[in-house]
Amino acid sequence: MVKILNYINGALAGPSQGQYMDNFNPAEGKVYSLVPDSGIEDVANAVTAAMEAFPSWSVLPVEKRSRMLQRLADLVDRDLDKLALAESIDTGKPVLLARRMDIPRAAANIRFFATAMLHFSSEAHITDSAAINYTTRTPVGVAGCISPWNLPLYLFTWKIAPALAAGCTVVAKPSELTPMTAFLFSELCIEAGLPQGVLNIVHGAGAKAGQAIIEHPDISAISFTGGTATGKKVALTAAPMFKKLSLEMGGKNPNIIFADCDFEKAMSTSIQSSFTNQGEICLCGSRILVEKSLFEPFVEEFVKRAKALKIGDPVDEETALGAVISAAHMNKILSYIELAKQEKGKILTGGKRITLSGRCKGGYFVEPAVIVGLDHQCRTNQEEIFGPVVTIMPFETEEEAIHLANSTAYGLSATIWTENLKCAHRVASKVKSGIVWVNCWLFRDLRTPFGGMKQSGIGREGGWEALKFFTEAKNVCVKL
Ligand code: TXE
Repeated sequence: MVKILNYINGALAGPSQGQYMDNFNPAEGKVYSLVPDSGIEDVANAVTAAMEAFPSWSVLPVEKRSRMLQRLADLVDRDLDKLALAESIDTGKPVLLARRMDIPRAAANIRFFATAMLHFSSEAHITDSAAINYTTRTPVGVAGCISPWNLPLYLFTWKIAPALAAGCTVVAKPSELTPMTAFLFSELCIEAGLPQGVLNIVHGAGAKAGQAIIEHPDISAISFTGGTATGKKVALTAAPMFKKLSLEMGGKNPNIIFADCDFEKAMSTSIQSSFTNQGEICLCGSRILVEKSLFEPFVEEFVKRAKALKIGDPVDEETALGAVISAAHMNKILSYIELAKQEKGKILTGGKRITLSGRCKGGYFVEPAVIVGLDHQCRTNQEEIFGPVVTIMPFETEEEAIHLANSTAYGLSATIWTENLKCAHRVASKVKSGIVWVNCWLFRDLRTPFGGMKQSGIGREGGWEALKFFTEAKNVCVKL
């Protein structure tokens, strides 16, 4: 039984109280490793290490920080297969998905910010002939980075890379449900020769180790990704302490399909945006809005393709859907299927737990579900399910599509399918989402601002946004 260790001050160590939690393999429904149940003392040790490392790391020439991060990215590339398999075992996702998306993107995150930092400039303002103003952007200090279970190494590196590139030192906590790849990453940090204390990884429960990170007075900035409910708790602790705060939270994203769309592209991509990663991506289009004249043929073809998706052993390269993250999350998803029935929805396919044979017979597998006939204001259409479940609703006019799209408390992403680009630009300007894709989904340029509005988040990640978040701006005005 692998015992995962914390990475504090450049060394791997068990939790100070010696307590561990079970870590499950969702495809088998069995405990396969142990994760530290770290507490305040472990977090305090990590913050002390980060504080001690900050003076030298923050003044290290950017070129040297960049080279260190690029060495880490190269090691992630080198261990692609090992990390992808570990990610698949830890999350239940198909290994092919981890190999094609999660791990390559983790390396890309690190490489992107390692190079972006070389070009991160600030500005100067000349005030007539009276004064020159120059702005400095210096690293905030020790940053707290808290990441979720759905894209573990992908979202972990999406936070720590800009923080480290900007010259911050970091205390990071991955989700206790998916600690493995962060643990393997800490071994790569040791191999790469990352100076001790620059990055510290404390494993543990959100309400214990996570809360200890949020409330530690020497952590100046918090970057969080996870559920909206948890984001509220994080903000309640961090805001009164005047910490910089970045919250990436839930979504209930509209996927708007006009009758003049490229049907095959819209159809094939909508299957992806509905069920990739078992629907456990905050950017999934879980509410599909289809123009009335296209509704019947779309639903018929979509159901056919959803049924054809192979649900199976995540290590099988034919598998399209693996296991969802936990028994609790599986039961949450199944409870929403029951709710949809109570709300007069019609389940056209899926929505049941399926029991596979062989090693996966105890795994947490849910058939992709397609639901029609629901009102847009019902709970099934308002609350984030975060599983392989979509609802499909018709609309008659562009205005109605926009109204339906904006009818939830969330505002993370939206997708629009139309060949009429005037319509696309009009609708894009009116949907209340931080991210809008037109005739594509999850097409990512890491320079773009990433994040949501309303209850989907505060702040933006990506590009200069991330580097500005992890730095403090100061304006110096010199009288001429
Ligand atoms: O998130 P949690 P989980 C959403 C989605 C999903 C929900 C739950 O709605 O259903 O989050 O996923 C730590 N103080 N998204 O369980 O519980 C926790 O240990 C400090 C959307 O991953 O919010 C974990 O490391 N930290 C999201 C992290 O917060 C705390 C992607 C997230 O945990 C804490 C994933 C506390 N009090 C899930 N409580 C997106 N927008 O990408 C928990 N944590």
